[in-house]
Amino acid sequence: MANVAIIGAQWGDEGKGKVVDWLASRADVVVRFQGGHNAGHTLVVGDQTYKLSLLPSGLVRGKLGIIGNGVVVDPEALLTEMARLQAQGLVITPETLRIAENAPLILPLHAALDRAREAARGEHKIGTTGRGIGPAYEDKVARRAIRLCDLAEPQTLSAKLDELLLHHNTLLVGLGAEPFAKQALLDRLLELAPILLPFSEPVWERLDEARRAGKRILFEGAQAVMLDVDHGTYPFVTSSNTVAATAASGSGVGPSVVGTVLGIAKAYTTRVGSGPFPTELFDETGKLLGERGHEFGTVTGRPRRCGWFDTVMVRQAVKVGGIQGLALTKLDVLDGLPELKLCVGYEINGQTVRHLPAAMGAQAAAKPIYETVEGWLDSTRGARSYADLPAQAIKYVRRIEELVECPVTLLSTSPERDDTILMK
Ligand code: 2SA
Ligand code: MG
Repeated sequence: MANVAIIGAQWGDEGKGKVVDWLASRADVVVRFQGGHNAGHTLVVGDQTYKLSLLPSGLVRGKLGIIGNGVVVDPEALLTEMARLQAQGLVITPETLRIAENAPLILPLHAALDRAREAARGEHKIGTTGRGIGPAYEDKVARRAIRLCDLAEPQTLSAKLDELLLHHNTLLVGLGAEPFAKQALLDRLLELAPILLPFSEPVWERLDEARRAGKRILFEGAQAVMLDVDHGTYPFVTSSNTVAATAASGSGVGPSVVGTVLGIAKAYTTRVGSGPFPTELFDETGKLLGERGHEFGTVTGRPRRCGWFDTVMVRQAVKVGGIQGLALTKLDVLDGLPELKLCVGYEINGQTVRHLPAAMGAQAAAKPIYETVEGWLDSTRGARSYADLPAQAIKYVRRIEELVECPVTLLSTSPERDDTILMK
């Protein structure tokens, strides 16, 4: 296997954790390159379920895990997650986990601002995870972020905190929230410094070494293309670029190192948070998909909105995300439905379009145009070969391939790693 990047092709929660885990067994290094602890990747290994938010999934398989510079790192969340996974028996040390020295940090003031803003937006809220992701990325782009490496320089840290607090306390107070005191933040960061700095390094050097040594690198994306800050359903998006191109800039390698790009898509669609969702179902079928698919957010526990597979959206995700092969997950959730629908276009203000336009009003007005496909009554759950699939299930997958203009290379038929069918 050459290097592989894995990204979500819908609005997240496509089952990336399982596919990353499946591929991690064939990789040497697993790298997170964007997002933060807003991600929620669930891995089922035997009778153990691991829930990862910030840590690269490869750690579960004993691979070297790298958190790249494109990730926003909440030190408290990191330590809590490490402790939780260590209690489950994983070994996480500076030998198994490396964090980019130039990764920006998420501080408590970021989460406070995230939540205060969402509260102020009221019914127009984005539906963020409330983890401070957006405000942390804003600070990075505004050149005032505290980065991991700053913990080694108390003077720099102190001066940067002054600048940060000047900005944030003004905003927080304006929104009716409590301002933060500098000393407590500084003390805590200096306390965390000796714990975190042993993990810190220029990870680009290590990735370059790995590349030259012929090691296989797996780039683990979080969220999904339709949540990309440029290409997604803006402003109902996350604050990072989630496309495969970010695997390079978010970890410090060139684009050619990224390798093959695999997109993950659910056999239907889900979304958490607000924003347009043309194929959303409000009926019994929507409810059924949610119940059967256990559609609740890993991080926040929020119920996910459910709907039919949208080939227009996934085709767009394939193109802008750079996806060369798709892994289709949770096919078994559709078992027993007599008829399935695939969205093949939108009707927007009387016009038929075959892409999701960028404007908010047009996105909200998009009505799905469906093609009806025959369902299957047999179970596909746990199928491990193509021959185990009902003919209608194969037809459904083939039709998706045609419409999204991308081959389906993997099919996942249960959360178990081995319940995976390699299609090509
Ligand atoms: P944020 O917190 O600023 O990134 O939120 C902005 C939007 O991005 C969405 N978002 C997600 N959508 C699906 N899954 C995500 N991760 C968790 C998971 C979600 C959870 O994998 O289960 O547990 O609720 C994720 N992270 C961000 C978010 O819903 C907003 O629409
Ligand atoms: Mg998730």
